[in-house]
Amino acid sequence: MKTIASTDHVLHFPKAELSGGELVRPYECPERWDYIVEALANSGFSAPQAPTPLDMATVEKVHGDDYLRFLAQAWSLWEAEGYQGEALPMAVPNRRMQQREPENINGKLGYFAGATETAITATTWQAVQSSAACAQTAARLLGTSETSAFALCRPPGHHAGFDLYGGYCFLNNAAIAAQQLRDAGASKVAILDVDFHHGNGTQDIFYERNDVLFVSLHGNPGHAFPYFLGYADETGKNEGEGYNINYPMLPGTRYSVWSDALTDALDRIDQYFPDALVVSLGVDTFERDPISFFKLTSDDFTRYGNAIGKRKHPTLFVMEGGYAVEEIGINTRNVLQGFLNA
Ligand code: SP5
Ligand code: ZN
Repeated sequence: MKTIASTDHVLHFPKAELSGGELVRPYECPERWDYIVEALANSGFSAPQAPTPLDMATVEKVHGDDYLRFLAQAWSLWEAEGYQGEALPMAVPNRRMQQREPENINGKLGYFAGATETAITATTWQAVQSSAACAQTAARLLGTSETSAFALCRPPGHHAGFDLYGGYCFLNNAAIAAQQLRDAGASKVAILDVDFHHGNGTQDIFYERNDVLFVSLHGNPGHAFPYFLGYADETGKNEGEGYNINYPMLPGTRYSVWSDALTDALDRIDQYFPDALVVSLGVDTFERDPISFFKLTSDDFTRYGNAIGKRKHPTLFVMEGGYAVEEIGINTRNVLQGFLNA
């Protein structure tokens, strides 16, 4: 299995994340990438390959023009105000407020923010584009020579909606991969999101489409970030009705329960007969993850990789979350190895 990764990921490393009322070192940090690369190398995976430059035509099919313009300009507008810190959103358009993009950069940050923990720095946009390029390049491989691939994306993408950033995400890498597969001839693509958090951005992007099935296993939004999406009664809209499936689960969920949801999710995906499967691979379901509440062990990651592999779909893994940094490499490798050994 080939890995596509970009060293540009180091360009996104804010000093601070707002967490528990404090500015802390971000959970989503560059060493995450290093641990994954190291674990794959130690297990005989081939060295990561760099992506080809991002084709924005694909990105424009899953994100809004105004939003893309904002991401490209955010830092220069922030800098022009003379601010010394990193760009964080403050005021967001709430109930009964205008949904209209303001002129001021603080207004723009809030307008496009889905969460307020995520900072933008001078070089964030370059890292974000290179991360999306990894997903797109890996999707191109899947459409041609390969039956599986791994896009080691950083920053992650599944919280990024049509015109929303947050949850450490800016461009939706999995959505870009799915769109790339569609454009290369796949008539139906399924996305399986196994990150601990609900993939609200991916759900948002494909909610009214039936050419991309979205299936997510995650912490119940009544208890877990992103809090405002991810309930089981969100099943899609218009043409997309029936093509969105959520499995919210409660604090303390172990593999015995989680794996039943996975089996059901994989059955639903099989019944859709997709031409390709994109897995939003977050390993923050791990028992010692610092910000999550599922209880999967390192061996459980091998087990579920194997379960996914047995379904024999052309499969693209796209890296999302996982914050138990020292174990992120082993857990990610276990999923991929379990998959390959199916
Ligand atoms: C891609 C991904 O996994 N994004 C997750 C974003 C979660 N952001 C909010 C996390 C809040 C963390 N605060 C928990 C403090 C625990 N001590
Ligand atoms: Zn997550």
